[in-house]
Amino acid sequence: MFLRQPQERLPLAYLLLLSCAACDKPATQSAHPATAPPAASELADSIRVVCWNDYITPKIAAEFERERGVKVSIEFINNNEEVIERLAKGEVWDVWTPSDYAVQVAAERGLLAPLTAANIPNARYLGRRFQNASYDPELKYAIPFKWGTTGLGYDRRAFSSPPTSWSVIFDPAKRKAFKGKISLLDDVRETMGIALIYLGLDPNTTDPAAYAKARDLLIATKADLKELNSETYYQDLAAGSVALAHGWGGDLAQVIAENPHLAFALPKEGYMLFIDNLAIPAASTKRATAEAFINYVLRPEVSARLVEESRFASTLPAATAQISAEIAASPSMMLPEDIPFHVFKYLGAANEALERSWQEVQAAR
Ligand code: SPD
Repeated sequence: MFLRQPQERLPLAYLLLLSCAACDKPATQSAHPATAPPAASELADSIRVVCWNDYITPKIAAEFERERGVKVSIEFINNNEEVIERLAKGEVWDVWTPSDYAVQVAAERGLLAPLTAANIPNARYLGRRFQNASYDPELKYAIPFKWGTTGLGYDRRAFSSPPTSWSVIFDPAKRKAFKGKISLLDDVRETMGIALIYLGLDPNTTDPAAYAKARDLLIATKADLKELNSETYYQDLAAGSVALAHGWGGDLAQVIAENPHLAFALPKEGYMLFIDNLAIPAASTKRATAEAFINYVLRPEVSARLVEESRFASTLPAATAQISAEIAASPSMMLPEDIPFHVFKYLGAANEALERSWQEVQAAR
């Protein structure tokens, strides 16, 4: 199972195994059997969902409301750590979309509710490779929902050839041409992660000396950036105020589809592959309703529509089979055969040191 490996080189065909209905049939034995979801009388009137931008659209929420009589309010927060901190302080949401490592962080802190498999029968549609992710091997707390890659969006007009290395950001001579027009994600794991990868270090290292090196590199780079931004960076790229954006494939694919002068690249040193999940915070008092909603967005036809709108890939082969050829060809759905990828892991006690180094980057001028 690829999620257990820290770093791998896999052929493009492997991506097709991740996403193709014909070659990645759901397992016949699933922890989530096909039983009836809760009856309407057992459902709450409303739920609060916190998710990554565009992961759940208002239209899908409204359709669920019409079908099950449950009002869904959605808040977009593009940061795992912010949601974890707010949950720890007592904020109550009913559904959240934590990334891979964040599932384990939140579960270790007692912030996630165990899922009732019988209420989420559509989890049986999960591709095999998403059924025993290392951060939650038994789908106890989270159901994989979307996956994608983190790379570079760029404006072709500013480049004589596509960027192939993180050096375009971290080598002062190379970034000079884009000074003031570079955006990096405002995200501790992602941005410390690319600095570590560029330095030839493991993005999942627990060594504080490695964090210090990544911090120093990012601080030295910061003066030439336009922004640390996880919210609007892809719109900034489309608008032209950014020429080079470190970002998530689906976000970038949305603007690339509308702007032929934009493109996406995965640097040769390696990139992150993420899996974002559906989970229920422990403080939710509406768990059966949250599970009914999770079950709804795991319907292959609903999941396919969400892929069409967000361009983040589905974990359900039966959904991938329904998306248009144009969307399936989005750069956000591709894993190049010759570039290594990493998946973020839980860092345990080392996470505090990583956070401290990152805060120094954020505070630097
Ligand atoms: N629009 C935001 C999409 C977020 C994609 N996943 C984030 C992964 C963080 N490691």
